[in-house]
Amino acid sequence: MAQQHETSAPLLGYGHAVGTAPRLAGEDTPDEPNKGDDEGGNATLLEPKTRLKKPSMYRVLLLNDDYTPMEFVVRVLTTIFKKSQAEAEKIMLHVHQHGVGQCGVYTYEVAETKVHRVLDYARRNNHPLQCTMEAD
Ligand code: TYC
Repeated sequence: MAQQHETSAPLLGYGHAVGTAPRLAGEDTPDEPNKGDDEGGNATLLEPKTRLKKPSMYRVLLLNDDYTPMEFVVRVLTTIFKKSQAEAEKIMLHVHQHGVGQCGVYTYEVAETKVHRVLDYARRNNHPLQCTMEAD
C-alpha cells in the first residue's frame, strides 16, 4: 500500500498542477482569444496559467475468506463504502462466489484510507477480512 505516487505538485480543486505557461499581455490563447491584451503593446507579465491533469484512480477490492460473516462484510460496504443495503449484499455475494470484488474507485489517498479502515475494523472484530487497492 506504500505505493509511490505523484506528490510534487499542489492539489488545486481537482487534479494535479502539471505545468505553468507564463504569458505576456497580448498573447492569444486557444480558449481565451485576446484576453489580457492591453492593446498598448506593453509586455505586462500575467499570472501563470495553471494546467490540471485528471488524478490517477485506484480500485479498492475485497477478498473472500472462509470465516468473516456475510453480515460483517455487508456492514463494511454500507458504512465505509456508502453502498445501499441491496448493492452491499450484491457485492458481498459476488466476492463470496468469485473470490474478489470491487468496492469502488477513488483517488489514491481516499482509496488508501478506505483500505486501512476496512483492515482496522476487521482486526478489531477478529475477522480475517482482507482488502487491497490497485491502479484502475
Ligand atoms: N465467505 C464468507 C462466508 O461464507 C463471506 C465473505 C464474503 C467473506 C465476502 C469475505 O470479502 C468477503 N462467511
